[in-house]
Amino acid sequence: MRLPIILLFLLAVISYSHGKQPRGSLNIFDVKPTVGQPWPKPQTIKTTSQQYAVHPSAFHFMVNSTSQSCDLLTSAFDRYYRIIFFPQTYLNHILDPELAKHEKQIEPKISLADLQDATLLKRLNVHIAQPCEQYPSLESDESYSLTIDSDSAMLESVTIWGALRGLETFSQIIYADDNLGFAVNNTMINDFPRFKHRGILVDTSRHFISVKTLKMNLEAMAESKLNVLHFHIVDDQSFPYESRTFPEISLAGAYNQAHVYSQDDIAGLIEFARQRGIRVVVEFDSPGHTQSWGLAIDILTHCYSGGKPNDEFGPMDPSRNTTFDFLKKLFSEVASVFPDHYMHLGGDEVDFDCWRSNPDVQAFMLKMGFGTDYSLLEQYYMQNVVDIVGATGKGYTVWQEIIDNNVTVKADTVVEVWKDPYPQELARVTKLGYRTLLSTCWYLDYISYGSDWVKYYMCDPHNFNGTDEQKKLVVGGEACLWGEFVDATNLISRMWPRAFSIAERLWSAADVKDPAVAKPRFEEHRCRYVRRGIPASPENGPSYCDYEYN
Ligand code: CP6
Repeated sequence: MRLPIILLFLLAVISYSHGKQPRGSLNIFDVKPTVGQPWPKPQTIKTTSQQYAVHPSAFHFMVNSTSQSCDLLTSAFDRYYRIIFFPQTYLNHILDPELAKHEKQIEPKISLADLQDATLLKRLNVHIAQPCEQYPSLESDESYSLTIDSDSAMLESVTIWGALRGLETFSQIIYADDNLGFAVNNTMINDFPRFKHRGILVDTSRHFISVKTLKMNLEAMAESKLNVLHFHIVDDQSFPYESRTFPEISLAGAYNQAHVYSQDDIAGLIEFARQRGIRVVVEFDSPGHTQSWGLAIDILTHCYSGGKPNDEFGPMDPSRNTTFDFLKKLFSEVASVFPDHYMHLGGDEVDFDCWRSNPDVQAFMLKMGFGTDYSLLEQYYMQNVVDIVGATGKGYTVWQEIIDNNVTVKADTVVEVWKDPYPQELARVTKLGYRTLLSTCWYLDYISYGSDWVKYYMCDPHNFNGTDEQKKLVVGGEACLWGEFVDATNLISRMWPRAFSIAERLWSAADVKDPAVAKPRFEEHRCRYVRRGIPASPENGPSYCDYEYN
């Protein structure tokens, strides 16, 4: 007779310890933390209350015997084993292997012997249908399914990239449990991204960002399933790219020689990104934003006042063939250094004043029949650049100005929209048949008092009037963290957790859009980053994590 009452009591205790309330009865926290819920939210996820214990000495990743394997998969197994069982030392291990040699292994709180009565999850079998590709691409299939319903779980995907996404999800649904140590619930997930291009722009020209910080940021991207690093490597202020063909540019154009990415640094970054299924799309922005390029090589327009050169320089000089000879050599090098099919060619914010002032440019305008319409000169320049890069076999991304100024570009060009009003621009660009990316509403360098993530979360790249065909041309978007006020001291904490919003908007279903519903999961994900050694900042006011950053 008493049994049901005791059972009820037990149930209440279990469910209480599960949905742990924040300390105290004061209602100052309006978020209840969740446990084991992934970010971004999978397309479909079904769970039951059945729990499995997961223990570091009784769990293995396995490649299914009929499946393909490769170095990408086995190294991901090593990483995710650490992320799941030793999150607090994981990042050090990755970023600073020397330091990691002296690291103390944290003893699991619960020993295997304590788990005698528990149901253990003993392995995750991974089955990948296709042979591993070397590099991810815009066309990669990142879908996967994850089934946890016996002591042997199953992760299935078409490609290695889908398997990497599935491993991340698997690591997130495992949670710390007072009785079981680590636990996971019976779960069925079917998942795939809503958009194929989910990017982050990092600007390394306004401030140099160390390779270590860039790697930490790539790791943070992988943990939210973001898959493109838009590497805005050079700009007016500095040229930190060590060119094999033109080493003199970074010798003159970098802030100093410690603030340069060597060819080895770049190769290391590309490999680190590849391991995580992240593409590196490099941007060499021109004809504007190129002041630092011109310090060593005479390619910029000489500006005139009062009939003489005034020692100032403008955009690239399209009136001289030497400009394009230079670009041919530089871009053919860059095309071989960065394996991604796409290169970002910039083309934004070209100031015509210096062009207007220069007599040689004026003469060239006459010769070409451009009259006084300098946007025709801009078109001429970009057309040449696009042909030069097209000849290397690469595709290209450009800022929206190129299309606004009627430059004809290859059909597979991706146009990045960064200006308001973005719905009109998305409609315009897709009506012309171009693929497009949205970044207007995701300028993370703007900071306000309070939570910025909510407005980022509300922005949707399908928020424009257009046909289904037009909507299909939207390949994704990018969070832009321009570098004027960002260096290695604050890049990570400004990017994270604010970029979570973009990650979920671009991965999850369109109807996953209520910030109030997302908030507890957002908080859990923020604490997950902190636990894994990434200093993501507190975005939602007063709160705490079970493990704080140190
Ligand atoms: N640098 C480059 C920038 C910006 C752009 N291109 C920029 C412009 C306006 C704002 C933020 C950034 N700093 N090369 C425009 C794409 Cl608000």
